Amino acid sequence: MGEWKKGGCILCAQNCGLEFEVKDNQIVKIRGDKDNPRSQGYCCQKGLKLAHYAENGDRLRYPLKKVGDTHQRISWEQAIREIAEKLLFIKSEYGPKSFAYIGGGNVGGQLEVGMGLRLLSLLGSRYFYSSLAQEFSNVYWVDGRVTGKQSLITMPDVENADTIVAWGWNGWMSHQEPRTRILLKEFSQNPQKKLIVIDPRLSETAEHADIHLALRPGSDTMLLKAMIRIILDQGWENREYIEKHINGWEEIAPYFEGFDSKRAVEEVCWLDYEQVVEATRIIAQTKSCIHQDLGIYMNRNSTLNNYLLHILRAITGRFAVKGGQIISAFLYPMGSDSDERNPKTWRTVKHNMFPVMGVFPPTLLPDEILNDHPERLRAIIVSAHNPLRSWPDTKAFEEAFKALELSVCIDVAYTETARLCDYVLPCLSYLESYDTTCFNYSYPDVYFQLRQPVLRPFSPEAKEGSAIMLELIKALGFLPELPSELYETGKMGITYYLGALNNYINENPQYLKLAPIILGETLGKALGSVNLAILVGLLVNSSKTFKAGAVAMGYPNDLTMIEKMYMDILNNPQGLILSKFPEDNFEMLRTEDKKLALKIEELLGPLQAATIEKELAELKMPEDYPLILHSGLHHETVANTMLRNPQWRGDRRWDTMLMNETDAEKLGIKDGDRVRISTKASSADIEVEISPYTVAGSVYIRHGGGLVYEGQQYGVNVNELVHRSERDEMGTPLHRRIPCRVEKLY
Ligand SMILES: Nc1nc2c(c(=O)[nH]1)N[C@H]1C(S)=C(S)[C@@H](COP(=O)(O)OP(=O)(O)OC[C@H]3O[C@@H](n4cnc5c(=O)[nH]c(N)nc54)[C@H](O)[C@@H]3O)O[C@H]1N2
Ligand SMILES: Nc1nc2c(c(=O)[nH]1)N[C@H]1C(S)=C(S)[C@@H](COP(=O)(O)OP(=O)(O)OC[C@H]3O[C@@H](n4cnc5c(=O)[nH]c(N)nc54)[C@H](O)[C@@H]3O)O[C@H]1N2
Ligand code: SF4
Ligand SMILES: [Mo]
Repeated sequence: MGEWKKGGCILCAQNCGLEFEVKDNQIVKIRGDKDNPRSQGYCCQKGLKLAHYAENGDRLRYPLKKVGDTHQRISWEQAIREIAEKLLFIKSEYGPKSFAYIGGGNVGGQLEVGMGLRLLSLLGSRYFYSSLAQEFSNVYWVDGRVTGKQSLITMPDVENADTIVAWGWNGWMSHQEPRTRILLKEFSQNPQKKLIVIDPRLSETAEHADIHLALRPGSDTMLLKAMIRIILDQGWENREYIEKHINGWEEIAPYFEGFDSKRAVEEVCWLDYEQVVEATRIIAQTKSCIHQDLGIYMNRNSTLNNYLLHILRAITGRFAVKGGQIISAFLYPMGSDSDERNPKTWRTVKHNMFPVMGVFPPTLLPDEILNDHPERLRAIIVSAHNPLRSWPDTKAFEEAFKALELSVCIDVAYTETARLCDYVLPCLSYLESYDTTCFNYSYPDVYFQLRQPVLRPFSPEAKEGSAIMLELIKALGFLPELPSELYETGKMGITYYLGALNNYINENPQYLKLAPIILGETLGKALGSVNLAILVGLLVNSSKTFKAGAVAMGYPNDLTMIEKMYMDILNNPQGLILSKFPEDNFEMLRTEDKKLALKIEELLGPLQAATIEKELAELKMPEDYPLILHSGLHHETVANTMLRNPQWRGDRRWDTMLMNETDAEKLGIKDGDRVRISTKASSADIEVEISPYTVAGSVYIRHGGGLVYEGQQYGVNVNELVHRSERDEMGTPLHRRIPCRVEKLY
């Protein structure tokens, strides 16, 4: 028998609480943790496979440096010194715009980002890239306009809803809500509750639906406009709510005048009008919430569709109310508000692109490196990301990484990205370190789990990602010599330490900006973890609302609150509630009058232009690429690129392309045949799986394939098939609509 330890899953943003049985520093068993207040014992089969993450043939053991075509082992001292020297050289030769930091995309842990962003800003750069900006930019941008701040995350309150609309979301496979399968089953079985699925194909979620609107792929704008028109025609809008909580509706309403909802539904969306009216009625007249996901985010018209979704919610009174779309409470915001209307907001050198939530879009990165502008990107530190498999246009990324003057990869594994980098630095895995994520959205309670190490380090040389960043900051000479008192007081307790840090900053106000780094260095040493020191920093910097809620829950209303909360966090490894935000969710709004700002000037043009004629023309597929490639199903045999050993999937089929029987028949293809799929970017040979979970006209390749494990590639890397130009105005890749052609191989 081993020892049972509490921790959590790091394979999707649900971060379910898990218990690990550990023997001789190896995971022998995993089960859902019933004590976790959020997941309550729930976990899926992926979480049970985490031993493959902890230990596998690709784990990194020590720092590596590229010499010629191979990587050679070097010491930490050499790695940090050489990287720092190169960074300083590049900065002096080409200026701060040469640097980018890629971090914080992985759904396992984010404490490192605190230090990564400091390093970037000390170098003088703001070029922060992350996977966040290849799925959420459109929605965060719209959220920012409607709520007054991009960093206010809005999300469906499924727990308190009577109707869930799964719009381009396949929760049965991807989760994305706490205890998703239990939730979906309950909605499909309880006659008082309704599950409406809006998805072109029969998804595994649609199998449980009360109503499945299998719309024509990409026709969501027309369906949304039609639903809003139907609501207005039927008088189903919530006038009292509109009057009280919305600004700008009178100016938007005319944009829906005269819209032929019946024609749009039938001719464009290929749906039954009566069924759409019934679904619309349920959305308008029950406690409904809408969970939209990648089917909307990574698809055409994403910004406009996210806007229309908010209009739909707002006029039916389902925004900022229980069981509707709510603005999440938080200990720390997920990102910074980056309003591109402010001329000080940085843009990229080549594409003149702005960030959303402080993050620049990955699709542009190759072009921002491969150009001859004197201030082009020349040095990149990438952590907790695998752009060579996760981001579109692998060939362009290969070329771009090779063109860099300095590339550093911080990872637990020898990934496809690591293979290309000048330096590869091994970090502790999320099962060997303290970490947390900011995805556990809730309201009004602030739920929080600090995952504690359940395993000893795989390699004695591995370090926390944040500690590596700190080493670099020190080697670059950004940290002054610090008094021994700051190192000593940390050992005497957090309150004592914070007093000493306060005194030090008061006496040396020039170092105020360095406070988080000083904290990481000195308290980090005392606590034996930079991540723990960053957590203390987050508690200190939490908002007034957060602190007031904590006081209402019984925490002391002074500096000792931090130590008390910190100890509670450590003593509750299963997760806990830290604070309670005000019941009234409208209080979260950052618009001046605390109303929803529904009129988005920049989107009025696109809203007007989205006509039936225009959509009919644009939805036609080109003759040379008549099919739609859904590049990247988040299927149960995928865990982004986190599980590298292909054995984790057992004998399930995963490396196939799903195809509809009708298309297969037309092309003379049988299940198991090999085909060539070609796109604008490239072509690949793959085995066909005829599947009921498809719609004619679309083919589907799972996300996360093509990993090179122990030197051998397994499966097709779908990102080779996506050209970086297949993106929208926010730089979001159109992974749900890549034009393609399929030919049988003989
Ligand atoms: N098992 C597993 N779960 C995961 C992950 C994983 O790798 N594996 N990754 C996690 C991550 S990072 C994310 S972001 C989530 C993603 O979670 P999801 O967004 O649920 O994942 P997808 O598989 O992209 O599902 C999108 C759905 O949109 C539908 N769709 C396609 N085109 C259209 C369209 O034109 N209109 C509409 N309305 N729908 C359309 C598709 O048919 C599909 O069912 O999954 C998370 N969970
Ligand atoms: N074509 C296509 N591409 C897609 C998608 C799609 O649908 N279609 N989905 C996209 C989506 S939604 C997402 S979110 C991205 C996800 O893609 P990424 O952002 O790349 O994230 P992951 O694949 O989860 O993990 C990235 C890296 O983190 C490393 N890692 C694991 N543990 C640690 C750790 O403790 N510290 C550090 N520093 N690194 C660690 C892993 O080894 C891995 O190399 O993929 C995207 N890519
Ligand atoms: S993969 Fe997601 S749903 Fe499954 S156990 Fe992990 S966190 Fe939970
Ligand atoms: Mo994602």
